[in-house]
Amino acid sequence: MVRAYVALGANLGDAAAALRRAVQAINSLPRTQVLQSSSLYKTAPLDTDAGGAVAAPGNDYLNAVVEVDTGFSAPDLLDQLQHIEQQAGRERPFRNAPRTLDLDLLLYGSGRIDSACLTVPHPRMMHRAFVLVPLAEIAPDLVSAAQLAAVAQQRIEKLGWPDA
Ligand code: PH2
Ligand code: MG
Ligand code: MG
Repeated sequence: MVRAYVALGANLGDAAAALRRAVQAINSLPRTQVLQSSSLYKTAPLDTDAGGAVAAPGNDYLNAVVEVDTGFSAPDLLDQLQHIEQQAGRERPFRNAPRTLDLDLLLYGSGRIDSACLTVPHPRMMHRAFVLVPLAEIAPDLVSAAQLAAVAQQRIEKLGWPDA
């Protein structure tokens, strides 16, 4: 089994319900358990593609991070995550389009992967408060104070998970 971290995000439709269902779907995958889930966070939509972070159009996101133990290889886990995105009605009309559900594989053990369809650690995670803050909540040893300080100007608000 490998310890992996998955970022969840949504800013279309009932985002809290989509994230809750996604956590349940990940936990229901074969040979996979969700060990920890961060709080839910409301975050400013950002474009971090160019390395920094600039405001992006669209509604605020809800974001969270989960820690899992999985028997899947990293590419197979990615396939499973993409299947869960599709089940949630994910469409990709353009890059960074608003989405019903986005599941990004952040870390896969201590693995480094650089293939055509998967890069781990996630190449943009260190620029994103919406990833680093929830990750630090459940895995404080994986995020340094300096990394958090570097994204401290990005708007992020901790929320509880709403009642189901
Ligand atoms: N995801 C993106 C681009 N911008 N902004 C926020 N706040 N949260 C996200 O999950 C997010 C984003 C690309 O996947
Ligand atoms: Mg993403
Ligand atoms: Mg994605």
